[in-house]
Order: sequence, then C-alpha cells, then structure tokens
Amino acid sequence: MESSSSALSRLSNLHRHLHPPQSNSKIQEGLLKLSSEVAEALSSGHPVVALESTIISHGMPYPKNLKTAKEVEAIVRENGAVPATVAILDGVPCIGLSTGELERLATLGTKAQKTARRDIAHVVANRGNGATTVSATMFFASMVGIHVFVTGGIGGVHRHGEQTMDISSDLTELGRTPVAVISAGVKSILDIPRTLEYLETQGVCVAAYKTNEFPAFFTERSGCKVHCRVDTPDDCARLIDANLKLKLGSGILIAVPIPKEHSASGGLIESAIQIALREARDKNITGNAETPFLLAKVNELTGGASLASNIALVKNNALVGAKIAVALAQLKE
Ligand code: PSU
Ligand code: MN
Repeated sequence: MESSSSALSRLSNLHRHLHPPQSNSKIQEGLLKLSSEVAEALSSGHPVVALESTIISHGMPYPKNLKTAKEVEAIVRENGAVPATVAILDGVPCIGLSTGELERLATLGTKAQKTARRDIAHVVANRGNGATTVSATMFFASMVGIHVFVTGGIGGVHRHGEQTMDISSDLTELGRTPVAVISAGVKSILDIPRTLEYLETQGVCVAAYKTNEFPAFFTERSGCKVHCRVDTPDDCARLIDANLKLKLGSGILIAVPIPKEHSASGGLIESAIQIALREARDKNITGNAETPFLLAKVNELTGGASLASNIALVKNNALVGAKIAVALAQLKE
C-alpha cells in the first residue's frame, strides 16, 4: 500500500502542476524582489535573460567586473531582451539589479558570499549579501519563470573528483531545474569528460552551438563530442520549448564556443592552468575556494589575457542568449 507520505508528496506535486508558482504571489509574500522592468517583462511575455553575480564578485577584479556587468546587460538589451541579474542583497533575493545595486555588488567583491543552492537559506536568514552562482541563479530564475540564463562558464566535476567528490552543484541543479544555461562550456581546470558523463546521469540535454564538439571555455574545442547540435537561436528556442512543454523538469546546457578571434591565446592559457592547478594542490586549496583561486592565478600568469578572453566570451554568450530568449518569446506568441 502507498505510504501516506508518498501520497502526500504526489498530491503536492499535483498541486504544483496545477498551480505553478506565480512571480506576483512571491513578491507579495516578500520572498524576493523583482525590479519593475523585469516584473513588467515577465507579465507581458517579453523576453528576459537571467545573469549570475558570482562572475561579478568572485570571477573578475574591480572595476573590470562592473564595466563588464554593465556591458553584458547592454548587449542583452540591444538584442531585444531584458537583463535580470540575480543577487541576494541584505538578505533579499533580487531579480534585476539597478545600476547602484550592480555597483554595490562589484565593490563588495569577495566580501559578498559566493552563494550556491546550499547557501541560499543561510544568506537570507543572516540578511547577508550573496553573489549567486549558476545553481542559485537557476533556482531563482526558474522560480519567477525565466527560461534563459547567460553566464561565462559553469562549474563541473573537478579533476580527481572521483576521490574528492568535488562536483559543482551547478550540475545537479541542471538536473532538477528547467532553465537553459548559455555558457562557453567548462574550463579545463575541470575534468571535462567526467563533467559530461555526470550531466548525462543527471538527464541534462547538452547542446553545442554551431559545432559537434563541447567547447573548453578559453578554447573552442575539448575533444569531447556532444549528441545535440544547434545552429540557430530558433533551434535553441524549439529545444527549450520542447523541454518545457514535456515538463521534463531538467535544464539544458547550451555551449557556445569562444569567438575565434579570442581563442588565439588558448595555448598560453592552457599552460597557465597547469601551473595554477599544481599550486592549488600544493597550497591545499579546495572546496568552493578552488575555482576563484584558479581563475585569479591563471589571470596573473597570463598577464590579463585570460580575463580579456573571459570578458569576450561572456559578451558573446549574452548576444546569443538574448537572441534565444527573443526566439523563445516569439514561439510562445
Ligand atoms: N566558472 C567560470 N567562472 C566563474 C564560475 C565558474 O569560468 O565565475 C563561477 C560560477 O558562478 C559557477 C561557480 O556557478 O563558479 C561554480 O563554483 P563551484 O565550482 O564552487 O561549484
Ligand atoms: Mn565544489
């Protein structure tokens, strides 16, 4: 016989199915704050693109982080969508930041807490300032009905992850949250083949944009093939639409290779990555401190070349992501 708890959980799933969470009710409950621009766009079916904030606080130094964040938002707008940068400010999850709020986050830098899914409740309860990673940003985007999210790179399975079990919660979030994440793949500081294996286990559709190969962030190629290729924003929109209509419940990873003109320094960056990895191991830097450490070290070793590439690929992803959001909104009309 079915236990009462599983019957209850079936009932609550059914309830969620029949009454999907509405952004407005969340605002009334004071759970989170949507900027008026984002709230209006969502209620009128206008395309919206979510953006994460760890890339601002922990991924890039001030003031380039602020300049990049503003430029990325401008690219999204120029291409017909509304940007919704996500962060937790004074304990309030914010979807869509004002210029002042962006500035605050950029100057807080690593004083803002790197906030993955596991950290959300803690940062809110302590009225803290949290910069959301891919997992936390997906969670909030999905909560308010944003289907497209642009970032630079996502977390993955770390090298030797089979021993350390250091697997980014970005991957499990992709398995459980129906948001399409546009990224330039994952960095080779991670174990790319195992990252793809793990995504397969999680039931995540991994699509590569205009290529059959998964990109490796600073370089266009990783040597790993993907099973789904998309060539246009319309292809991506149909994929996202099918995923939503079928209520698969999982996310989609759309991997866009770094533009050719910026991948030239890829070889140099690769060797810096090797040095940074050794240093992290020698200094015993692990856990959620590892990614920021490696990013800063690689930037130092390449004399800023990796940061320039990083900025270029994020902007390219913003361009592609905005076009995908526009194509998706048109499909729904
Ligand atoms: N990869 C990058 N740049 C980043 C990150 C990853 O190339 O800024 C950030 C993202 O916010 C991502 C997070 O969600 O790091 C993953 O951290 P971890 O490996 O601790 O899960
Ligand atoms: Mn980790």
